[in-house]
Amino acid sequence: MDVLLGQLRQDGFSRQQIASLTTLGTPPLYQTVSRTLQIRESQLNYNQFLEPSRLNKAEQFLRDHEETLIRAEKCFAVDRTVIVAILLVETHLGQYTGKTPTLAVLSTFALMDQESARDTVWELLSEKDRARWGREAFDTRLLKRSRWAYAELCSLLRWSESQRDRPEAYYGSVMGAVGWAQFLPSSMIHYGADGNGDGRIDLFRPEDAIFSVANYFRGHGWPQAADRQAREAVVHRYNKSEPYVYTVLEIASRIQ
Ligand SMILES: [Ca+2]
Repeated sequence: MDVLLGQLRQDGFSRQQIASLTTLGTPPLYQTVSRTLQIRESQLNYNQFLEPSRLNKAEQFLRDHEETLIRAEKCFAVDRTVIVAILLVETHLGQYTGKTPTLAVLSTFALMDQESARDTVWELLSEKDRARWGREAFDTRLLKRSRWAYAELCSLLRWSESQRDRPEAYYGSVMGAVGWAQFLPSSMIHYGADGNGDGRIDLFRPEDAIFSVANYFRGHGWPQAADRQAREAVVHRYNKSEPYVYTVLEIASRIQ
């Protein structure tokens, strides 16, 4: 952890800004990191989102938040149905936003540039997973994740300061995604938007999540996306998974 703190100091963060990391209180989340490298027995079942009960909930949400969604459509030129589809698939409309401490998990991923930290995670993997990965590919993946996580960690520290929040107050997915729309800290900085006009951006508020998704989609070219292929490309930026893209656009076309 000392190496990481030194790097942050070198990159211009003050002692005060990184104090939250020195007093984190949780040991590095090696188990969590190792779980993200396990062989998945089954893929996420996207079909569940097309069941009538889910689509009914999405339609109820459209009605409940009609005023905010209309404003988002006007401000960002992004269809309300696609915004709701994203929130449905990401977190079941805010029901499951994740319980992993974001600061702790991003700093643990950032530590993976150190061989001793990778050794620890390697030992936590099952024999089967170790055989599947091979040490070299495992190291390559974690070194890449470390660079990615360090940048996201910096974004989280900057973001929480801008919002006058404590960085350790954020909880979300095992990959550091937060709130109804599962935004990474870098996306919060670039696309976070205030939908309820209270001067803060809270990704756990539906209004702010709606505006932030709309802002993200505008930023990635949704208003100019004229055909199916172009729209698919925008959704793909949100999550690089073909079933995900198909499901989001399918939900959007079925709800009204
Ligand atoms: Ca707000």
